Amino acid sequence: MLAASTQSISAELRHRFESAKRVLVLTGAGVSAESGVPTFRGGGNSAMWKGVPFDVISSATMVERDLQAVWEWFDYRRNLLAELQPNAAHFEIARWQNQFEQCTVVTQNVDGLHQKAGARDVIELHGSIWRARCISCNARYEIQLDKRRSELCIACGDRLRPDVVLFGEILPPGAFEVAAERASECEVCFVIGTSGIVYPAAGLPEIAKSAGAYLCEVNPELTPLSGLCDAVLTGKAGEVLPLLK
Ligand code: BV8
Repeated sequence: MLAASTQSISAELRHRFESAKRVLVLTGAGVSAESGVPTFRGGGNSAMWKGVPFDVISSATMVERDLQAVWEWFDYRRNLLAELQPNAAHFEIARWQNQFEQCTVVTQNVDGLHQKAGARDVIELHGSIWRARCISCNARYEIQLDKRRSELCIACGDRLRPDVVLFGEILPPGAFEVAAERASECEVCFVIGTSGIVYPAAGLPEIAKSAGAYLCEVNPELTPLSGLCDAVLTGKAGEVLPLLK
């Protein structure tokens, strides 16, 4: 596959991009890859943690079995993020929110880099690595790198866990519903940097498509969602998104 270039931006895509009023952007780990954040399935060292596959360590059963190990895994990833900055893709997507009448950013990522790039009202389908929540009363606590992470809930005294949606867990109440509604209203849906296999997130482009939206995927590789898309831009998000300017 040839890398996307200005030439591969079809007249149709450019027209759709320039005339859209409502846009939905679904991102996955690939949008943060050029910031240095390892992806889950495209290699990188986050696919395993101390010999445990990430979809095991990032699972609801692991919280019950070994909460300390789950904290170690997320503390490690959070510390990795400390030095990392948003890349051109995050900044372009944030800029789109000033370009379109409505541009909804929905992410599967927990890294907070969209917000760091200036994106507003980001829908974090899988929660945030920068928050902890009480396993009993659901009280939430911000986690800052320069402060020791609290272990126990101030409100009820029970243990805290990462405020992240793990495999086998339901998404934050309302997050998917709002995202699905915006997907059913958008004219253009961008699918950026996701392998498109984790549900229900990967169902959003399908909702947009069935509601008549024009779909554009941005990914160096083809995914199970590529066939659904009207345009597939093969390349790195940080290099491709600025070509749409
Ligand atoms: C749930 C935790 C109710 C946070 C994660 C149908 C409906 C509902 C659920 C299911 C279903 N079928 C199966 C399920 C269960 C499961 C699921 O989807 N399993 C899959 C694996 C089959 N879903 C759930 O458990 C969800 N819960 O629905 O609750 C329920 C429960 C059980 C059963 C039924 C219903 C919860 C899902 C959330 C799980 N938590 N992580 C964290 O640790 O970060 S998921 C994990 O995968 C991450 O959050 C990640 O965001 C997500 C998706 O991965 P991607 O973001 O796509 O990243 P990946 O590495 O895979 O791909 C990167 C892509 O980028 C690649 O394509 C690569 O080519 C590309 N790329 C690389 N570089 C670049 C690039 N692209 C652009 N530019 C670049 N430079």
